[in-house]
Amino acid sequence: MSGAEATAIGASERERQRARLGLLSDVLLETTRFFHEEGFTQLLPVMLGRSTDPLGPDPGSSVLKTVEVDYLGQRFYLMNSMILHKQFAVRDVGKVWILSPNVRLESAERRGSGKHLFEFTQADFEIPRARGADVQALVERYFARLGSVLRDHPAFLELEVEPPRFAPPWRAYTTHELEARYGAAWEEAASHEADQPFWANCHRREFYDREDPDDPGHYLNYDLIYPFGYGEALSGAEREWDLAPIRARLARDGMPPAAFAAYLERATDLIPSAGAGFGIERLLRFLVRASHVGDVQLFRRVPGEPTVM
Ligand code: ASN
Repeated sequence: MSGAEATAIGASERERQRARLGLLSDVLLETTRFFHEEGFTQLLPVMLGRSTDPLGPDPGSSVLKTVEVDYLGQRFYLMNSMILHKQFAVRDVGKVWILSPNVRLESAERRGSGKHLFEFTQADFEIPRARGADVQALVERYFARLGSVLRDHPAFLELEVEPPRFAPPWRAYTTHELEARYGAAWEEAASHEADQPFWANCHRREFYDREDPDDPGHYLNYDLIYPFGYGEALSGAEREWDLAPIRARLARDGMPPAAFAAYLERATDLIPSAGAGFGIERLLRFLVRASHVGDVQLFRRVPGEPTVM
């Protein structure tokens, strides 16, 4: 390839990146408008917490470690997610949302998954005294509106992709149904077959997702899965707010008590709530049909891939 050809390819890729980032900017604006109009208070993110999301137990997780920072005699963790902080925020403030930067040190095997980053941003929200159905309805309103607002965005023309056609309400399955039909790797298989997002409910995972009191062993949580093979979009749950089951679940999961001491000390008067979080980069990847979520980042953070800046 001649130098001139390489430059031409470089220039057009730069234009495509500008188009993606122009779309991102409008997605952020619409997301902010949506939460504002729905009565949420936007909070600024916390990046170092005395406790953070354990991201497990999850047999599928490949996070190598949570980053610890010792500072002036206190131990902090870089945020895996703001879920634990959200529980206090929803108690004190009401409906809250945050554009929250998360660091998750995924193993190098995740490089080719197309959807993993070691640093990303999620739109994370929580609603006092809500049920899962309220959250799912809100999320469907959000996507329907985003789809209609962005329909004529020039980025789609420039990138030569069809604008999304979100047509909720979406189908809901339990993970048990999905596993029976597609096996353990149901997410990818079911996502490939779908042409609309769908809900996958009931996952056995972190202690803060509420176990169904009427059906022990079942969980009041949900993921939204994008169609066409793009996989997980969002995860959320009704929350465990009672300290006794929280303690029991932490012990059952073998979580180190010291890492949750700050949380447990203050978790004595949590309130029922439900919420969710969706990755902004994954949303953008889906909208522009990028093959890798790193393609929508100006500064790529792909596990196992050399990082330039
Ligand atoms: N944001 C998610 C939630 O609200 C938690 C996570 O990112 N792990 O449940």
